[in-house]
Amino acid sequence: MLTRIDHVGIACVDLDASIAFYRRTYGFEVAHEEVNEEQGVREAMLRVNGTDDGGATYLQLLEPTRDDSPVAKFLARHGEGVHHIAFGTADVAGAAEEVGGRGVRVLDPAPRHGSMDSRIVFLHPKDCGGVLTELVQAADQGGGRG
Ligand code: CMX
Ligand code: CO
Repeated sequence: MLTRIDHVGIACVDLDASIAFYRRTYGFEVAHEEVNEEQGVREAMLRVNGTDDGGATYLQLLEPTRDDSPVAKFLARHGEGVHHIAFGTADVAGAAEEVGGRGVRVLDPAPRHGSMDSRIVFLHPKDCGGVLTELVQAADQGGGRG
């Protein structure tokens, strides 16, 4: 059902400064940048490695675009740091239904737009051992991508 780690989401106050840190420290480069107004983020995807299902694994750097957004609230409470983990799947709606059937609250009734035309669904951190968890179907894996 879940085949890989798609990305780790990291909350930051200054996207450009965080991109510069990852470039100079590890040599990671930006594969994609976009603003997602629905999620309230300006974000950069740094590609770390390819995966054996043809997908890839990224770091997702997230800077809030508005004060009432999830990332802004997280930064106010915790400061910068790991915000969520995202698992890749070929069928995000099916995976959400399966996980939801096991008693985990699915926060999105239908998949939303995610980075690079992916389709995404979030699971409540309180039902996932304190880890905000995202399920991702990449654009080239049978649907839009999130
Ligand atoms: N990881 C772990 N726990 C988290 C969390 C996170 N990222 N964000 C909030 N929480 C915890 C808080 O610590 C708090 O716990 P306590 O009650 O024990 O103190 C509880 O959840 C409620 O926190 P809150 O600040 O009041 O936040 P809300 O309930 O308003 O929202 C959540 C929490 C998860 C429902 C909301 O952040 C959400 O819907 N997130 C999904 C969307 C998202 O994060 N988008 C940005 C990323 C976009 C992308 O990846 O593309
Ligand atoms: Co994400």
